[in-house]
Amino acid sequence: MLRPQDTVSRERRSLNGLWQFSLDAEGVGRTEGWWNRPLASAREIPVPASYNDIFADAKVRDHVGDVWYQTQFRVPSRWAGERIVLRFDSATHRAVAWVDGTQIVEHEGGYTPFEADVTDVVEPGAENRVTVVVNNVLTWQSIPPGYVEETPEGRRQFYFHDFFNYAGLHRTVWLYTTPTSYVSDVTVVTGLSGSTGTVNYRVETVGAEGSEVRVALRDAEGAEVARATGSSGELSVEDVHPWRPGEGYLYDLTVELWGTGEAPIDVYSLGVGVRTVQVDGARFLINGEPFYFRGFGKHEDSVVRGKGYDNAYMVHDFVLMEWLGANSFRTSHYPYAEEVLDYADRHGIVVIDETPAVGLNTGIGGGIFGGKPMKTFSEETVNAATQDVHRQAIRELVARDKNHPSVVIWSIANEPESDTPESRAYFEPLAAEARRLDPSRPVGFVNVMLAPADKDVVSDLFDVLMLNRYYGWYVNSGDLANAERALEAELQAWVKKHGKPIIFTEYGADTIAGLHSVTPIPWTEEYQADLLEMTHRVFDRVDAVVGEQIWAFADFATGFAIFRVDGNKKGVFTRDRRPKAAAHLLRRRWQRLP
Ligand code: BDP
Repeated sequence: MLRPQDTVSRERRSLNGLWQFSLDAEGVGRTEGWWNRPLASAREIPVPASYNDIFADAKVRDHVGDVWYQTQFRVPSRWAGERIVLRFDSATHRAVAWVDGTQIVEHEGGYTPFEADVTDVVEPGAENRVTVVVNNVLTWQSIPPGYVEETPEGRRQFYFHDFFNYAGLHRTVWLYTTPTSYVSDVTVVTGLSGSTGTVNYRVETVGAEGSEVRVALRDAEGAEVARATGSSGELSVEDVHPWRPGEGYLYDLTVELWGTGEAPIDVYSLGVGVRTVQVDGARFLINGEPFYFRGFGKHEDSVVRGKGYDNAYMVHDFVLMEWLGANSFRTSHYPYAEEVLDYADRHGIVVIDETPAVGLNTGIGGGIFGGKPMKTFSEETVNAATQDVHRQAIRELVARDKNHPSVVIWSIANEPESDTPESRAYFEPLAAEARRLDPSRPVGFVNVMLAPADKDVVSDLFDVLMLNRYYGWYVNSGDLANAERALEAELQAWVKKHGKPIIFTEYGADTIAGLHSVTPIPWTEEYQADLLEMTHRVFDRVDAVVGEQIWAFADFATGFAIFRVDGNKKGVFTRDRRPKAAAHLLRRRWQRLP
């Protein structure tokens, strides 16, 4: 799915800003047709942002159900005759949108874009009203899953993941044009052979019978290095400048649609990084060379905005990762804003790209969460309908992110149940689907500590092993000597069973910034640093470990739990991005590693 662009044939406008917002506490908006008129008793709300922390109002923060957004926009009269599209970069977790009285689109899933052709609905030159109902309910058939309980005080949302259920219009809303004959999709897959690079491309068009697709590839200085005609083909680049970790070299692929006129009908341009990704035994290769991941699991999370996209936080987080010497991160636990991947492409940061399938595991937390014992996979819980939604989430992730050179692994789930026949039956078709959609990238899922090598029945379906482990924290708490032995023993069992590359996608310790001790006491800054050092000693002894991504980049908001004080504190930075002692330790280690 192509991002909106300004080109000679296209124009876009963001509808970001202050919108009207109404909470639908009684759940009546859909039957009363709230889209037909200005929202009653509305407040102003920023877009993009989560709505939860904007108001000093627990009813908003903890709301379970629908909220309504509305704004007015004017379509320039010069857009008459163009195809006009309204696009939401995300609405968490599902939405329906109307322009004036007409429903234009609905979408399930909180972290991927959706759009509607509104050419016949909007009036160029006139004011139009857009209304969106955004719903935050998590059910057994949503990704991520959850369930709602009715209480005398109203509905309560439960879920199985460890971050706050922020909701709203988290990313940009665009109004954009294309010509009526237009480029609707572009797919590139790149290759390298010696000093020659290849760019295999496929262009899809709409309403373009009788027209011709022409593509041209230019280097970063703007010099043309290859061109071709036809909707698919392979471009070859002599003396190629590859995209590589630490150096986000991008070519520009300009796709043009030509009719009989003097100028192209439509023009779209795409940044292309020429690189290869491969798993070879226990090695992870980028451009044929072994790559070692160092970085973080992160969240889109900041004060006030919640999960609202913010350029300042985005750039600052990358700058801090660079300051540490990190070369990669995982989009735990959902697809991030496309601006993030664009930045990673330009700067040579390597990304493990994850679906929102987090919490497909009722075994985690046990009694601590206070939940009832229940099965993960059953007719009443995660079932075939959930699997369909999950499959669709994988499709939308790959469709959106397939052209990003920074993305090197698809992670189709975080810490699902993976030690039962039901889990294998659930994941087998999903792994196959991810591979079918994109045979050019390794596919994985993130394994939970409850399913070590002797219990796991799913990992053979995947190309890499991604492990989240909390030795020294949730197990061997405060006992780093035993933690070190247990971690190494577990690792050896994986090496023996699978011989695949192992990336540690989580390890770490909750740490209160400013809490210090001369002896190794959990929650102190010293303990976090000691735990990381212990874990790194083990990694350095095991060749199959090809990556270390600490949990987490920064402290973040969670739902209430008796072991969470104002959120999860495993950040190497605080929520406002101040370094804990561990940051300096990582900086020393990562600047030394190749
Ligand atoms: C893992 C999850 C992550 C949590 C982390 C933790 O993947 O989302 O926040 O543990 O407990 O289970 O800190």
